[in-house]
Amino acid sequence: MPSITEIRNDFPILQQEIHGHPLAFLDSAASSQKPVQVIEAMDQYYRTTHANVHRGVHTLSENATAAYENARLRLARFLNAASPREIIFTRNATESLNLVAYSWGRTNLSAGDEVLITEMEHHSNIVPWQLVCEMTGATLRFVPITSRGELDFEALDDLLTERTKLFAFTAMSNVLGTINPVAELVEQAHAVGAIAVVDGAQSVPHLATDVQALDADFLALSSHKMLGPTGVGALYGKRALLEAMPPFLGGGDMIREVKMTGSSWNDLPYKFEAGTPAIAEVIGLGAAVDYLNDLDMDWVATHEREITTYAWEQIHQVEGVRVLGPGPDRRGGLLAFVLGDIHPHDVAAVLDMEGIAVRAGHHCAQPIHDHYGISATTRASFYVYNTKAEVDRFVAALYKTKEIFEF
Ligand code: C6P
Repeated sequence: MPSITEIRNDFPILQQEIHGHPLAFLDSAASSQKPVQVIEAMDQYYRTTHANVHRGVHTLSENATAAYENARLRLARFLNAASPREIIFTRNATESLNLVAYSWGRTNLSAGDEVLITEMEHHSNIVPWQLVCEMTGATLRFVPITSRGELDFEALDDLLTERTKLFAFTAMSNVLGTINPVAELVEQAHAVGAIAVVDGAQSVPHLATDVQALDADFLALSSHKMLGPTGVGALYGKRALLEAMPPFLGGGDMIREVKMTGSSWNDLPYKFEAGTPAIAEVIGLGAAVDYLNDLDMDWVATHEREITTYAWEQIHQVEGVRVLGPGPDRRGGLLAFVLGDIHPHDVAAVLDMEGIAVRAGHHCAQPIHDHYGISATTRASFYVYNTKAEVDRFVAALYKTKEIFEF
């Protein structure tokens, strides 16, 4: 295993100072930083290989296509998908969830059906279902959460019925940090004949993911949260479901034949990849997958658990702090909290002056903030490059914030 110093040296952006302090980047849940291996893979692609994919017979186009498809293969292996055909490249997790809502939802839902989601979802796993329920007449239901910030499994038992056609839930909450028991939830959905859609945006970067073991029907992810570039994400979908679904977007590459009277569709995964894709970004994502594999996802999870447990202990020394969600044994690498009545934006602004980047706001998850009767939190989130020394600086900056605001 490389040391944490060696890992940090792979991330050029971390080598800078912000307001005279070394940057402590504690905002990876919003978007992670990129190792030089990812930056160089994209740079190299543009310098030596760029051409459109699946379209040319010339050498560059063939090389670009091979590199693009090779990244799909690596991502398929990373998720243990049965076939690379089950990996659809999208723009981000949001687009992946919309793809399922529009393509599967509009075809399979109607009045009397129910879509079940949870109170701890990101807007990307709420709004597409609201839209598709409006379009189809289906009813949207929410699984509530307990006082510990976990899904209320008793309520879930009552809410999952033969009317439920689809159950969509996050594998890890971006506010509470809660890690949900994905395999169990999928099994419960299947028991009533519903399909299970997993929002893996926060879990895939941090925990080893085996879509076959989970038996998930669909799983959405974003490259930019897992050391890869922005502009690309993926949808894993079981082949039989994807085969039966109509296209989401129409255009080049997704067709087999176009006549003035109508069109027929390309094979998977191309049926769902209309237009020129984000080729360099997909190649960057492939390099990010290699980087995570080299680190080893078990190491990633262990490292984050250590940092998160330490941060949990330290932050609870600060009087007036209230962290949302369960203890460190049940959560991923993030802490969203309030500090007395100091506005989270003020907390984040003081931390920024100390060179510490955290996110403040509702984190695109307003219903869960409503649940707690608050409009915003400050959130520190951790990844492979974070250290306990950064946690110490973060906690010291919270004391400083209290001093400034005389709280
Ligand atoms: N959450 C955060 O700061 P996109 O924007 O499509 O890459 O990811 C959407 C998304 C979906 N599900 C969950 C659980 C998420 O956390 C996110 C993105 C970021 O928490 C940006 S709002």
